[in-house]
Amino acid sequence: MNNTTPPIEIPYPAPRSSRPEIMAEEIIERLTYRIGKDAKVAKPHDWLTATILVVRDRIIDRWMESTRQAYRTGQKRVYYLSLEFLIGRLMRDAVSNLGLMQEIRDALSSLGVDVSVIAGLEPDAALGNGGLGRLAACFMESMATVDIPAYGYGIRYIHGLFRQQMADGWQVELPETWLAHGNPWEFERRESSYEIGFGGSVETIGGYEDLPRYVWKPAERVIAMAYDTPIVGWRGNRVNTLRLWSAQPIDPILLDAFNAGDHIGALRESNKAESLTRVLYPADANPAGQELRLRQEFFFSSASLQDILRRHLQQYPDFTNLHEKVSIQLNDTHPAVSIGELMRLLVDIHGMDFDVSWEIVRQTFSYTNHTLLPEALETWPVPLFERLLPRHMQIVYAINAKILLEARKEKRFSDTQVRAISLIDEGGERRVRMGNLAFVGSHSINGVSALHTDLMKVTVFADLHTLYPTRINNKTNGITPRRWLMQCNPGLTSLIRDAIGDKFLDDTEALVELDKFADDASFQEKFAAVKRANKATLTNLVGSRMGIRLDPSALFDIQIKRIHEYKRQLLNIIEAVALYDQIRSHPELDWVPRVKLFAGKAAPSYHNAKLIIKLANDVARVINNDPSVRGLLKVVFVPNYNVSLAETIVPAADLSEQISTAGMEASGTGNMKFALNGALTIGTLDGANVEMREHVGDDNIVIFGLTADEVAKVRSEGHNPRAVIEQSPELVQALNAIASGVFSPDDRSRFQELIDGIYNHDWFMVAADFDAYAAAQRTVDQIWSDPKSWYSKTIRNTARMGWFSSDRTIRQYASEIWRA
Ligand code: T68
Repeated sequence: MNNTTPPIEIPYPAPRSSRPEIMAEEIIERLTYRIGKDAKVAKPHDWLTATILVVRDRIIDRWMESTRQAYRTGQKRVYYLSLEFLIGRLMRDAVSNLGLMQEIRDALSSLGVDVSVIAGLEPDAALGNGGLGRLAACFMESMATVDIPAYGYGIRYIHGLFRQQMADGWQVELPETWLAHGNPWEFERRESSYEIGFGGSVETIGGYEDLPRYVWKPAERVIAMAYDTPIVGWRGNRVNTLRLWSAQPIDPILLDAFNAGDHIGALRESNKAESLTRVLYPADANPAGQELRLRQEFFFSSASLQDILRRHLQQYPDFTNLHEKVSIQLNDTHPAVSIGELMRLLVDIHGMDFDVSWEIVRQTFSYTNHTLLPEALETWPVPLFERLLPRHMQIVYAINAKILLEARKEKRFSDTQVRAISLIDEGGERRVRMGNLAFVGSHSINGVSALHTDLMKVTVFADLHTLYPTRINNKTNGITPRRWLMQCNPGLTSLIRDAIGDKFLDDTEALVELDKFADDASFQEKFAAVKRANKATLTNLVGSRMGIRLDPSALFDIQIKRIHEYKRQLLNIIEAVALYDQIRSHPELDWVPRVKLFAGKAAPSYHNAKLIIKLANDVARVINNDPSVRGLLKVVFVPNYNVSLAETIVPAADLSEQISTAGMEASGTGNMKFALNGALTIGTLDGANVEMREHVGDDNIVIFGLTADEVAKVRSEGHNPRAVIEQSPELVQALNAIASGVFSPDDRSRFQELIDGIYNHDWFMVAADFDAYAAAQRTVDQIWSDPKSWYSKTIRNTARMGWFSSDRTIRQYASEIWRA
């Protein structure tokens, strides 16, 4: 360029108007010129797309400004690597965070369109299984809110978590097709594409005078292409990017094969590439274990790291300051292969020294653990890992040699301890331990609740914790109060604003001001009215979807989450059966009318979880159709649980079931959503329930059952469930009824194995905790029977749950882990 000509100043576009009449014009403009539809014939979906396009324009200026600001200030960037983002719908979230709710409503209504109708058409982005994926989504929103320059990296699955249908009470899985109508939120970024290799061999170059260099020659290659979705923080202050990778073939069609008449074979590459990002693995605890899963993990890890390094080199000359400018948070071990990949990129591609690189890598990565269940810890067979990622296998061995030497020499570790910290499990078939890799490659390893973190130190990571005693730390989970209070519960939000003003909208802990209204009769009445309206909404949904009539004045007792034996839906169902028997045997008593509502998906290969769903449905059919119950007890299993359904159910709950076997639920986040929305919790001292009790106060939560220590003790000393059961006539009766086919007359032995499990080992302490649980439920009945006491407690729950905002969690990550 001739340096005498001044650079052309291209002006930024003027910010878009937020006046309803302007937005209405723009909606018509998008409908016409982008979608190609006349307003007269436009379908509701067309209106939705046009509206999203108009909202999106209001995001883009802020999005670009956020990106520019990160460059300008040279701030550290945070990268959240997660194989799952369980986002749900985006429109209400974006509009509400931009503060445009009323304006959009008015704009649409001037066009004869009801915003709530079209908002309900938006598909859920269900790119996750459960808590781990939803946490990633809450974190994305909070990172934008607290103004951290952050990117989420994940996979753009064509099919998210399966759609659950019921066939005669059994779960049936159907493909989910969230992209069927296109996705107006995303931007395809063809220029952000990277090659990802698999398989092949490693060549060694040199090595006589110089150190040898290693060159990986992959046998297969695919392209990772980026799709960006803007994530708007509260009040639109900052907009961050969720970058999801999609796999593309290098050669979309093999023309030689095609011309030779092999029309199917010609698409082989293309199909193979696209199968990589076609579907989310639906297992939420036991690792999937298949080759495709490892390919997904490496694919998105490598693409993300190449992208991170490219961005770094746009600003800095080399990678010596990488750890000062970049923090990478690993959401569980699913992206742990990133540690090997960053080593490969620094050492093999950028020619850096191995030991120098290792220090930078360790200072860059941090790892969040979400489970203690030993069977849930990810490991890969060495032969598979080696075949797919030969260079990474070498790197893992090199890291392992370093670590084991350190342990033996400096810490005088015993052979048993060395075996425990090794990156390779040598017992039986040799396997790569991703948890250990994530641990040694990170400067911070965090648990997700205080109890979980304490247990991590003495269980799965006991020996690694001895070796590196400063690395494990706690970051108790949180939830975004925007989606989980302001958006899902506008009635409660406006009641709170009237009572204490708007401060809590920006600082959730200001909710504590509500405490002084807990015993105020008129406030209690309004609080109850909001709850009642939310219950009416849920009642309508259950009525229209399932044809079941609920009574909104009954106590709504709710357990919604993945179906898992450790989460103990079975305990809840058995208690329902016991209660059913009690109601029939004692019709003279004053029973509290209850609705027991369940929802949740089971991993398709999880036999017992699927049986538990069938049991809930079988029990529901019998109880709901028994006139002698007189409507005092209803049981419902609502199909196809997802984020949007949760947004309707959570505000309508009176009682929140958080009843996992103590020591087994890492944190839970549903527990927080319910309490924030004014439900009473019945729960064990597990996960974040422990800290919730500290915050809401002992009187405002119903705790029962064995503690984590007691569970460990009972298990190690030998549990005799049969003896325990025989002490409890109610339990005997309920178990017999289920086992003998009272609820399954078409197949009387259907639930035999489920019940046998309780008699024979009772690993999840269902029998051990039954009496305590049933007693706790009667305590709940008593509190419910005194509305003053009930609302005094539930208002205090809302008032004192502010600490569980994911803004607080993210601030702790930022100051204690990322130093961002
Ligand atoms: C959950 N874990 C924890 N895992 O169970 C829950 N796993 O206690 C915690 O609150 C939440 O994480 C957030 O920290 C999961 O949800 C998975 O979904 C999962 C998915 C694939 C493989 C293994």
